[in-house]
Amino acid sequence: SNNDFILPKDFPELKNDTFLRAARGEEPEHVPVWCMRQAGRYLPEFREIRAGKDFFDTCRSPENCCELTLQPLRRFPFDASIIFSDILVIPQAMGMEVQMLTGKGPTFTDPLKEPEDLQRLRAKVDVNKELDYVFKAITLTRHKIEGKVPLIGFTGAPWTLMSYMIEGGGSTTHSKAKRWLYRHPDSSHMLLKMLADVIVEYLVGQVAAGAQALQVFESHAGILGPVEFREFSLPYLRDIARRVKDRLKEKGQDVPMIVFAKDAHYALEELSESHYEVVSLDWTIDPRSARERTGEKVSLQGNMDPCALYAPKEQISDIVRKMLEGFGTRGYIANLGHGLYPDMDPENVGAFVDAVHQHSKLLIKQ
Ligand code: 1CP
Repeated sequence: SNNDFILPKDFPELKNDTFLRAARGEEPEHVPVWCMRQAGRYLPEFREIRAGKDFFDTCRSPENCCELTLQPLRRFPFDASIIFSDILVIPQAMGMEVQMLTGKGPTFTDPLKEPEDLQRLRAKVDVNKELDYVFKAITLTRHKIEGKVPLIGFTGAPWTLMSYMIEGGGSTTHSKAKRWLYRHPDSSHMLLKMLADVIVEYLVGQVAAGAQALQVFESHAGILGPVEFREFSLPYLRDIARRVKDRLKEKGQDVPMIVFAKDAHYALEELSESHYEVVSLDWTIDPRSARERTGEKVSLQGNMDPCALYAPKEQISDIVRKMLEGFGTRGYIANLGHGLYPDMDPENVGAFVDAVHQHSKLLIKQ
């Protein structure tokens, strides 16, 4: 099992716990900040490591994952890191073939078409065998970070993964996947349940391997309406958090969990009562109203429009100050409302991080 790889007790002591404290609802000495897709193509050193290599081969190399995770930390004083991997490693572990095609993104060789196709999926997934390479990457990275900042593990949520498995790749309408929800609701629930079962094992394994927090990406929440979200997404998000927490508790472990349901502003109240410590927000929600709607129940993460990084630095600083004033400095983790894009200027990412630290220190002193 991955527990034998290197024992957790050997990990270096954590020096910056601002992210973990904010996730637990505290007010650290500054507001912690990290960026979704902070390891990415906007960094020349990332493009250099990735050049000429297959994307999923890179994901299967613990050394490459470790290096790509550490790169942004060498440039910017981020308060957290996220392991380099992808959400589509789960469909692969369930027996589906996925390739990352340049210019096209993830592409499934043989997507699910009809309910009978569920029989093609592995009924029982041995997560410790199939996803062992992710666990090794986490353990190695947790050592190599040397306690600088916490390491976040992650997964795709069931609905988002289901939509990729049926669409076979990126989509604007997601009509093939949504067709299943309306035409094959029972098979949809069967698939979502299969995914949730694998995800629970996967997240527990990530913590055993050294992950200090977990983020669940429901990136395709926004293409569902409130009714479909309540039936096909929310119950699984809740089930995952509750089961992972129960399993960790048995082992005397407890890590904060973050839910990011992109564009699910209609479900903010429900998300804040879903057993996650942190709700991560996209930029379509106003910080103040997010606080009013969630009260003291959860910490919040987000939510600057990534495209604000195209603005001049002074304007970025202004936008950040207003965002901090809106969220407040307690139980708040600054981030973007979604991932960084490849054409973004690393300098402006640095300006974003510095602005969060500077403005929040001033606000906290008051
Ligand atoms: O060659 C490359 O480097 C391709 C770009 C890339 C990268 C850097 C892909 C392809 N995946 C990743 C890594 C990745 N994916 C991380 C790493 C760590 C970090 O954030 O720094 C994470 C957290 C993900 C998660 C992921 N993959 C999500 C959820 C987050 C989100 O963006 O909403 C999703 C939807 C994916 C699928 C995916 N992987 C890659 C692409 C281009 C896509 C989206 C395709 C599409 O739907 O159009």
